[in-house]
Amino acid sequence: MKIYFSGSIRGGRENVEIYRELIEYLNQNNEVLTKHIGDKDLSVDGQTELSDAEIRKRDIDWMKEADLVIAETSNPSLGVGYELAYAEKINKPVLILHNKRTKLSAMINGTEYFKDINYYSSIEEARHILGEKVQNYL
Ligand code: 6K6
Repeated sequence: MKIYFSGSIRGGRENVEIYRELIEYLNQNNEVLTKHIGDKDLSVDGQTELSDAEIRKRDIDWMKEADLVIAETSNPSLGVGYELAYAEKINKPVLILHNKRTKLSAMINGTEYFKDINYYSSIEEARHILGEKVQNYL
């Protein structure tokens, strides 16, 4: 399965190690199109060859190509919120992972389209949730 993994970049990189581990796990049996989300060295200060418009276009094209969007929402991010709304707009299946320590935005939790919202408290639990659920989207 092709997976579009969504996680905070300019919203803050505190959870990058979680993104990295989840992407590595998912990539064992799937193709994660957005592996850079788990890259600790990804520069967030705008030092890229691509313009923001090119980044957006590339990401939207990847999302259209993906079978499933998986969003890690624990760290608030405008980009992740935008991607979730875009996934809803194009009817792309969405699985959300959210750490129990923080409360999920009402705009996401209150959207009927986002039925598969999963709360976790450890990386092992998050991996277990993915192991159980991702295959249901095949
Ligand atoms: C590095 C430095 C500046 O820009 C970069 C590369 N940026 C991005 N590359 C790829 N995807 C991006 C980039 N910035 C945002 N995104 C998309 O939005 C990702 O798919 C993330 O899921 C989401 C993160 O949004 P912000 O608002 O936290 O940046």
